[in-house]
Amino acid sequence: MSELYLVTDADIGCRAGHTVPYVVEEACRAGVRWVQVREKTASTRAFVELAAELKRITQTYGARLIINDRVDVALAVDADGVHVGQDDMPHQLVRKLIGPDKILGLSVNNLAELQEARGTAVDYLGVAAIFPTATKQDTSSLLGLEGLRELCRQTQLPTFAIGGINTGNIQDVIRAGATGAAVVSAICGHPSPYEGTRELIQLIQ
Ligand code: TZP
Ligand code: MG
Repeated sequence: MSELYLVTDADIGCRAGHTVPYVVEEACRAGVRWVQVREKTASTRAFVELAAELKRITQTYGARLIINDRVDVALAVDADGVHVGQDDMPHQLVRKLIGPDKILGLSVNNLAELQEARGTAVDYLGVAAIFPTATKQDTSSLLGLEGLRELCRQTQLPTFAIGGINTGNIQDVIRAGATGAAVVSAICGHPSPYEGTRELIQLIQ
């Protein structure tokens, strides 16, 4: 069964009049079991407080809580893992800091970055960006379904496709070989995060 992965964005949630904890709880209630908290503008204090609150929520539903970029925040709240990109702390150092038992996710944007991740202690790959998205400004060239298919063919690691995924294309990314799909706006920007999540899960079950 394919998996749905929620990545949070406070701005998009706020646009829909929702807080991040509300969106996360609704998505968990609807069946999401992967939640990544991604805070680009919050103070460290606010990030830790939010992460602690999300830890309580995700634990209640048996979902994993992954922290974007910040190893210190992940350790402080005993999150399930950390997700880093190519410009963040090198994943080998992240593994050293978080120990062998936490989950480590790495974003890859092309085959060269995939090669570099081979034989390392990364647990899953975020594969980005598949389609155009307004959520992240600095996405490098788009992979499209063909690029995603090629990348998935060349790795044994679980792959979560991200970037512009919605109800109209989520089945295509699974058919292209991704283990799961990660979304921001399809859930955070949905008038009902619960309904938005249900629709996406039903499409990939
Ligand atoms: N990384 C690559 S694309 C992206 C991230 C965090 C944003 C995806 O957002 P959306 O709204 O699901 O297109
Ligand atoms: Mg990052």
